[in-house]
Amino acid sequence: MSVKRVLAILLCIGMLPAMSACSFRIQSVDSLMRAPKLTGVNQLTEQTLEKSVGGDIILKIPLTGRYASAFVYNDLDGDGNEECVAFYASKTDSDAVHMNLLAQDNGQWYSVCDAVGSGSDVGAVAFADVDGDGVSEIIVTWSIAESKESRFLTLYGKYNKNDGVVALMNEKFTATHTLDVNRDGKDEIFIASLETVNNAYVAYGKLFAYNDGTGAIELVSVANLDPAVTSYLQIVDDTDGGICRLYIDGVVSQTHISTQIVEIPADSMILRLPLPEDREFSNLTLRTGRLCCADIDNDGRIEVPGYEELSAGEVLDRDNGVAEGLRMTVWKQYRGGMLTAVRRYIESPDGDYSFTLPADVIGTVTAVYDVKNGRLRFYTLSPDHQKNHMLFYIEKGVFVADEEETALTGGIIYRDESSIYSAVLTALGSAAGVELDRIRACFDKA
Ligand SMILES: [Ca+2]
Ligand SMILES: [Ca+2]
Ligand SMILES: [Ca+2]
Repeated sequence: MSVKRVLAILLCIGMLPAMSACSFRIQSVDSLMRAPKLTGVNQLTEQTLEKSVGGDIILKIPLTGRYASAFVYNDLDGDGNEECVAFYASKTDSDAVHMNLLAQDNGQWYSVCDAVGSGSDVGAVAFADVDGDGVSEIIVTWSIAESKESRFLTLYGKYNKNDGVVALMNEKFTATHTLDVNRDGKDEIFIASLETVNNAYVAYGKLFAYNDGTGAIELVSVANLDPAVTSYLQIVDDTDGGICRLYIDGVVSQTHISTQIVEIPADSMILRLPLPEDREFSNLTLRTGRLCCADIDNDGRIEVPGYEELSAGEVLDRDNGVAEGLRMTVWKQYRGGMLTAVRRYIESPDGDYSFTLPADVIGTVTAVYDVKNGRLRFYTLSPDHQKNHMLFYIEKGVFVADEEETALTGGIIYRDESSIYSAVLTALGSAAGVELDRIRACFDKA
């Protein structure tokens, strides 16, 4: 994965508080949105909804997820025609969101059924095929105002055009992730749940799967998760050697997050924590900021981010004083019971670019970022971890050989419409075999 993608993720994460603010805004415009009539299919489904439940309603738009509309369409029986899941609340009882299921018969929309949701807002809508019949069931998460902890997830399935859907599952949850653990065409539902039991904070991971024999969704496995986590940021998964792994990024404090890894063997579907359940494990992935797990190198395996100090690495302020240490961002892959670094890079403090440190130079070089000149300078590192001789530096702008500095060679390492970066090698750098091509390969514009 490129640094651009990493930064995109960072930006997304940074946007989370803004999205919460957005959700507030969405709620307040719910009623406003009803003034101008919607066009096309939405107009037909909205008219049908009003005919069925009355006009005194507020449409409810899912707060997160991919469907940002009160009307969500999907073919629920595989007949080629889309059904519509509509969300609304009555103006006189706005604490309960309703889900109304609309279907079409010869192009005419009609309301099939109405269900009261478990909340005052719709968190998100998703579709998954949990029974493996080739058509999707509906997963709706509900939000309850004032409560981050107690949210519910409802799975609706067994759709038919006369009776509508049946609630197959209604569970308290904090975060959820859907995946087909055993690749049998039936999606399993994982839930992470933070709960207070007898005044003690507990965290569970629960896996639910469809049972062909009973025709029901059943809890197949439970595991204790880290109770130090107070909320979840995201859950992602990968598969390797018949084992699914979930990477659960959670907030530990205002400044720190951590990742819990949960393994699910495809044959047993029993949740297990591969690393000790004690604080030692959490500390392995504990980090400042909000950078979440991702497949950084596009190899299909998820990497866990973190930071490491760079020996003698410094950020110099405009007066050449040491403002702070320069750290490396490190991405580690979980292999054979251990987290192994697969990529380390330095991010320029202005956020413009990153520079990958190849494994063979770790421990032998260090870097200093000079804010005044916008230069990232690389030095050899002495055996006692002191900054030694300069090898090269990177700066914004075009390299022009200076008559006074004939010992320096350099060239452009990156150029686009709006920016240009060059690298300048010292005589020692050149003699040590530093090459512009290698610098280019390590440079990633944000
Ligand atoms: Ca299905
Ligand atoms: Ca499955
Ligand atoms: Ca990867």
